[in-house]
Amino acid sequence: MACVPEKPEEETRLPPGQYVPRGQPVVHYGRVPGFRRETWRFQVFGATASGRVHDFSWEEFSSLPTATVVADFHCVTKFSIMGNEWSGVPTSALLERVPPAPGVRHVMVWAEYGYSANLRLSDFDRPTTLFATHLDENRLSPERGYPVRIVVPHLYAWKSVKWVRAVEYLTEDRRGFWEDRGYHNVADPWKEQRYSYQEDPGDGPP
Ligand SMILES: Nc1nc2c(c(=O)[nH]1)N[C@H]1C(S)=C(S)[C@@H](COP(=O)(O)O)O[C@H]1N2
Ligand SMILES: [Mo]
Repeated sequence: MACVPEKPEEETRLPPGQYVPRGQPVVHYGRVPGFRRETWRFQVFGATASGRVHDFSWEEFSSLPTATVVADFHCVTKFSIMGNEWSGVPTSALLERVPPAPGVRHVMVWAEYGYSANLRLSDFDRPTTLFATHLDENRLSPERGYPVRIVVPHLYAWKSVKWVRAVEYLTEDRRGFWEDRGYHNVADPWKEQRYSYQEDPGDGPP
């Protein structure tokens, strides 16, 4: 029987146009923020079910349930970092603790210094989306998002906001930092949704 060689696993795991670089690049816009445990807050605001803002201290946030996800990470500049083991608070735990109002379909994830990325609730709510505090069993380094970043491994990595400080529940979609600067509102790397000119009707806010 003929043996058909399979593609190396890494190749089949790579979305179109991506490559695996040497090392693990660090990418962000602006400076790496500091972290002060006493004053740090994580806010959930916007269209919460209760109508109130929910404010977590670091202790409160750290006591939420945790989970681990192994996933690849795809930057729109075309490098991919394969097989990262992220652990932290799954978004399901946050949604359970601070339920959104019934009309919520989108969220905005906010970082230090005003960086932001919008997500459809269906992408935020994926079992593989989490607020990571650890990478490969070590606490996140400052430049990778310490103390907490969101990881949305099935979308381009600009959606994986580092140094998260707030989540805003939205009843209408709004573009985040890069989405407002020419990048695709949805950002699925398997469909190569890189730029906003590729958007179909319904992919973005009207
Ligand atoms: N707060 C913040 N988060 C951010 C960014 C940023 O500029 N600021 N850059 C994004 C981009 S474009 C990428 S590719 C990833 C890079 O994550 P890494 O530095 O851990 O590789 O972080 C994302 N998260
Ligand atoms: Mo990126």
